[in-house]
Amino acid sequence: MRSGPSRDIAEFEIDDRVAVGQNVDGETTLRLSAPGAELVLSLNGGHIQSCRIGGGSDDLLWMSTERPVDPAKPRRGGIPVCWPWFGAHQDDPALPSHGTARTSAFGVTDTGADAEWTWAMLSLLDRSRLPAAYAGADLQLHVRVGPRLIVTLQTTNSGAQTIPLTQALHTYFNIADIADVAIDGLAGCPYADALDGLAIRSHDGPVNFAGEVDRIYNTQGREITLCDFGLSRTIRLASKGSLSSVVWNPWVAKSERLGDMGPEGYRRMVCIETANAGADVVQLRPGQQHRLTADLSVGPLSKA
Ligand code: TA6
Repeated sequence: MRSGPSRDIAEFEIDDRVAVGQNVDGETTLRLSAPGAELVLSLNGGHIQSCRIGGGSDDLLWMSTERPVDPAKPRRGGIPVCWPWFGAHQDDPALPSHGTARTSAFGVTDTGADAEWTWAMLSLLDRSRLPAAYAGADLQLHVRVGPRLIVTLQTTNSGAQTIPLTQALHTYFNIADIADVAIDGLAGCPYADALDGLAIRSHDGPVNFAGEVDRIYNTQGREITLCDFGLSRTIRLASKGSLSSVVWNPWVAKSERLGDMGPEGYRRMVCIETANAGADVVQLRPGQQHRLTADLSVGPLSKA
């Protein structure tokens, strides 16, 4: 276990369990390894960029092969941290979409490993672009990898004003083909349709894809299952501290507008985001703490 302030990130390395490296974009990374599992995260944005669990050979996460068109955005994919607001800022559209954390420097505060798990704790270092309303907001990112992947965003309000917090772990799941997946657990759950002025709708049965989908479901902590028939696996997504889940695939036209999805990239990814988004605003009072947790596991396709 390594903890406490450290000048040199190498002090957080642990044998074959925690290693410092660099990614293709020249960012400093931490590689966490555990029996049957491995994860890579970038200190730029606390951005988890790759993860394998359950002894599987297929990455849990999709990452674009292209650099972002807008250098102010992270390379698309993995688990971007959307904080301290989700989507466009409600008062100032000039502020970065999905907040400032995903393009801000994080520092390592602790690492550790036991027989099954390896973990790292990071804190947001660069708070320079946060608007005044968020002056008291501190952010820690806890990542645990082993039999499952457990990611937690912990927000502490150390200021004197209530902070209106929306947030997401904007997870891009790696899939074989968007036309050959089903998302279970959302039947009957009301959602705001971002493609139709946030009209409130619901549906029966699983979510399948035949075009762009961009929905904020009022899930209230329901478990969600992604069935990937092409990769013959089921990904279970449990959550804590999350009132909403966002399901998104850009399909063809939006992918072309985004410009950083790579050829047919939209076919290989689907976002299921553990969030407090849309109307689900957390009013964090002075001294309060909020934790948003995504708990991911992988298994064989459940028999239909
Ligand atoms: O989470 C879905 C969403 O809000 C979509 O509307 C789309 O904008 C996506 O996030 C990606 O946003 P980004 O700013 O990363 O390009």
